[in-house]
Amino acid sequence: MSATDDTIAAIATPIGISGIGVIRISGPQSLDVAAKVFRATKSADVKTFPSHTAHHGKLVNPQTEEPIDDVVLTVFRKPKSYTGEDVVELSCHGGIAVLKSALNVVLENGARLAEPGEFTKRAFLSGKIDLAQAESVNDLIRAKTDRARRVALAQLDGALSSRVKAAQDRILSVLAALEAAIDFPEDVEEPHPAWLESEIGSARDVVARLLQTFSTGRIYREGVRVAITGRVNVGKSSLLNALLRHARAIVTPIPGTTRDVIEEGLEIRGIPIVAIDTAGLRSTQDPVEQIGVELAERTLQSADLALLVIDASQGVLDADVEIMRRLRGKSVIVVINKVDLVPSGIQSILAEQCKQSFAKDVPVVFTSALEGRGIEDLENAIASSVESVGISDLAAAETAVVSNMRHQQALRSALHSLDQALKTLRSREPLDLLSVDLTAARYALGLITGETATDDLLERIFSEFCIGK
Ligand SMILES: Nc1nc2c(ncn2[C@@H]2O[C@H](COP(=O)(O)OP(=O)(O)OP(=O)(O)O)[C@@H](O)[C@H]2O)c(=O)[nH]1
Ligand SMILES: [Mg+2]
Repeated sequence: MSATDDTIAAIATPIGISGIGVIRISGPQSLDVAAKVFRATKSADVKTFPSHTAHHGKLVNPQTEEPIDDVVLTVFRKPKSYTGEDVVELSCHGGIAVLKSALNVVLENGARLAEPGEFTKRAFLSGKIDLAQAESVNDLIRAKTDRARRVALAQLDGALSSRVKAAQDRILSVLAALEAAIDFPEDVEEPHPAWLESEIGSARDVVARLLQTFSTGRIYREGVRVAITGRVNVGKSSLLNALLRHARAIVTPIPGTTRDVIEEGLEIRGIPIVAIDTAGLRSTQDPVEQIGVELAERTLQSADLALLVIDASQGVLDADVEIMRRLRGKSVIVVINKVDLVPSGIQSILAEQCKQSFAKDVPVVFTSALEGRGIEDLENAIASSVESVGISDLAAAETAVVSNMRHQQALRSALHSLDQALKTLRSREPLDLLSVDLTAARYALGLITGETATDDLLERIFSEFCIGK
């Protein structure tokens, strides 16, 4: 990505048909570009528009004065803008042809097309936000559940950054004291070991506490992946629809209906879930269904929890046992569906059959997706299964939650260096050794806030953004 002395532009809203579509322009020439292509209804000089004002007018092709769209232009002058630069936003009518023409005319008159994430990258480079906050913007846009949104927003507000900064400040004050003592041994006393221990220990505790939030944080961000699996026609898609409470997946009496993998986000008892419907597992000659079955098997491997669906009217078959065998090592809930087709006395027999065929302690739930029966029991079973794998205190850890694997790695490395520093201190080794560990810890934490991030790292992070953000 090039330096920030040029002016960038992009469509900031999804391409499609919508009420409005926004072209965002940022950089030193934003207002010059706008002046060329915008004709205010109340004739006025675009370059004198005050910051944070909106103006109605026409977007035109300046060569021909041909109007492109009726727009509202908003000005945000530096430094009080998203990027910290002069920003102009053109709110156009949201349509594919409109936005394409609008972007073209902006690009022909002094702006260049922005790269993915370049607006946010500029916000980072101009010091408006740090790297963790910049990353949270992407998390926020991609948040599928309310919890994920809340975690991302807290990170954008600086909840994570401020904890990291607190640890960094302690490390810095220790480093400064050590350096002074090393550089001026005559004038400056060596810092007291008790003070060193308390400062380094506090930094370590902050880092360790943040690390503990990661497994919860990942779930917050991505949701628990719950795959619905089983033979064909047992009611997997019907169960997905019942959990979602709307008809998302196609349901038919024809075995082999589902071929694609269908993922939908939902919340169960406050836990973000990604429910995944998959093709029924069977060997088949149909090439399309074959691909579906392969996809289903691959999806199962990445799932945190599997719902093995069984048809109550057929009981546990060898094919069901075979599918369970393939799920070995995974958390599984057995869902006996279509209970409306069997007398209620059969349930205990089916439960016993499950214990014998699968495992004594496997959770078993009875449902009728058709009649909406047992869905709450299934939700309870999902919630307790999720909690038993350690994703508890979802409500408690609301503020600073580490949800990003990159941050986790940096924190781990910082923790290691801080532990090393404490060891060095306790074994009364020379103080310059301590500096080495603390410098390493400081570097690792700087990767989170971005102070020590390399260009390569920045490029990798921002390339994951969409264009226009
Ligand atoms: N009686 C009864 N029928 C059900 C129930 N759940 C699903 N069905 C019916 O079973 C048939 C198959 O349902 P689906 O939800 O498509 O089953 P599936 O497991 O997704 O099937 P494939 O995608 O083909 O593997 C449909 O006719 C459903 O209406 C239930 O609880 N009771
Ligand atoms: Mg299906």
